[in-house]
Amino acid sequence: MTVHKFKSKEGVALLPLAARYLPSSGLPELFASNEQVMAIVNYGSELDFDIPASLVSVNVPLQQLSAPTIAEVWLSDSEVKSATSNGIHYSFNSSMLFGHVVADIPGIQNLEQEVEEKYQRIAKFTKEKNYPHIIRIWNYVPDINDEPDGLENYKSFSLGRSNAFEDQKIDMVRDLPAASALGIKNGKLIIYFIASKSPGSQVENPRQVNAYHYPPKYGPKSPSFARANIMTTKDGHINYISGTASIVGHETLHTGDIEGQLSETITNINTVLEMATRKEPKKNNFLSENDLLKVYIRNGKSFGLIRDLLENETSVKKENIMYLETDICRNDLMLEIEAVSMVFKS
Ligand code: 3EB
Repeated sequence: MTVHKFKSKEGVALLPLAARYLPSSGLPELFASNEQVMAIVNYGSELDFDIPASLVSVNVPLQQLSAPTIAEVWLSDSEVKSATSNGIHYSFNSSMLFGHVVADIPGIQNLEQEVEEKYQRIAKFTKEKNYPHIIRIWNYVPDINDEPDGLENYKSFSLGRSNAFEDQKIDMVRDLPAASALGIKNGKLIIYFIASKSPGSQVENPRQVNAYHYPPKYGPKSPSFARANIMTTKDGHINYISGTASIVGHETLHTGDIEGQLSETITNINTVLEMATRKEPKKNNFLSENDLLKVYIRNGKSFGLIRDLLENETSVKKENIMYLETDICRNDLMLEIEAVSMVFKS
């Protein structure tokens, strides 16, 4: 592993914040390098070496289905500082901030209130620090498909998030983050996010009802997220594509059919990229080899099939695809895919 690989091919500047997947075993070499690391996100079991205490790191205990395991690394083009404030671990450079918060919710009591409180805290924090635009947020929701007291945990999550965003006057049309919301066990709510001093550009998918307009059958309040959010800088742009699934209009399609769900999901991602292209015309409409994908699979047994189909249908490099086993926010969804698509100006 050579450190200059973290730069774009031409050796031009990185974006203010860019993501890479690295073999987990390569992290010590990264720590010993001069790279400015904003954060490390480790999916799976804990690493068998220490992450330097000065770095912000997130541990998401979802099993990776392919080997060797990879880590999601967030790199900065300039000096990074880090601190903790009111339970939020964060790092930042002059334009972007990465934050992380975990709540223990034993017995998953009062999930809606916990989520609302965390989202209020995050929104207030990002405003106070003057990185007021939440661009991208990842949510790992405890026992996401369970229904204590008749309301599915995902719907309680959605309700808490929506209440906080309304209270914080986040504009649903212009300033919603791209998001993912997946299941996790052990009564933990894990959230990490990227915030920015300047606004991103919210993207929706014309094949799908905007999530914030979903009808009430998906929960007392609609999910507040954008299909994608683009950050444009002088060095290029980064397009954060939300968790995307086999949904057209607002309905799940291809129930019970992995192949159908995968191809509908890819069509949705390509549509989101096409819509994004209108805002940033330098990028083509399809996923390209340096984009990063995270594929969430409900039943690990379907991993081989999904990997083979996906490798045929996209040109994304194998080492840029992470596969995780977890529950997904609707019981009938068998898979969900999120992406980070970066374009470096040369
Ligand atoms: C969907 O399109 C599938 O509630 O934050 C995907 C990404 C989904 C994010 C969220 C939900 C969320 O509705 C589910």
